[in-house]
Amino acid sequence: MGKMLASALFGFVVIAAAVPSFALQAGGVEVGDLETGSVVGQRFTELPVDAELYSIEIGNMKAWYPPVTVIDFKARGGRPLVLKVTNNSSGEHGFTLTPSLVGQSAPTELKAQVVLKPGESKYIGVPTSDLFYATQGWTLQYKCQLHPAHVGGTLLMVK
Ligand SMILES: [Cu+2]
Repeated sequence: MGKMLASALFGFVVIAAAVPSFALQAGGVEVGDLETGSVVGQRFTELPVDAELYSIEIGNMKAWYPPVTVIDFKARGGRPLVLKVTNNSSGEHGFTLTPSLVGQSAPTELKAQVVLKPGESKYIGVPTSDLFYATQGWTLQYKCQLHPAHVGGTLLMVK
């Protein structure tokens, strides 16, 4: 795989923890840490973060904040999309990013999923080719896969 080769060339190792969930993700989608993670051969440390999302608790309500995230592709060019997701609450929470049109046939299934401990941050890298190929519309949704009542949000791509 070109991605593995690129990783070897840059002299770092894909973390073992990412391997079990790899089959659930589209080819180029990566979840990792800032220091060690990469997407299509580009280290997270060398890429701007497009959006930061936080899992918060207000009283009994759990939510991913902000509820709407807008990414303007006219302004950002073709570099991979990078999201930073942080759990700012006291319990464990999940983050799942998928196209909004679930169930419609697409060439690839774009999916990124991670579980965050309290206070933990992870970086999610999505090649723009995956975004444009796997999403028929221009929205993706993010939610917590651990708690059905945990309010999610929408990522809107402006082209
Ligand atoms: Cu949750």
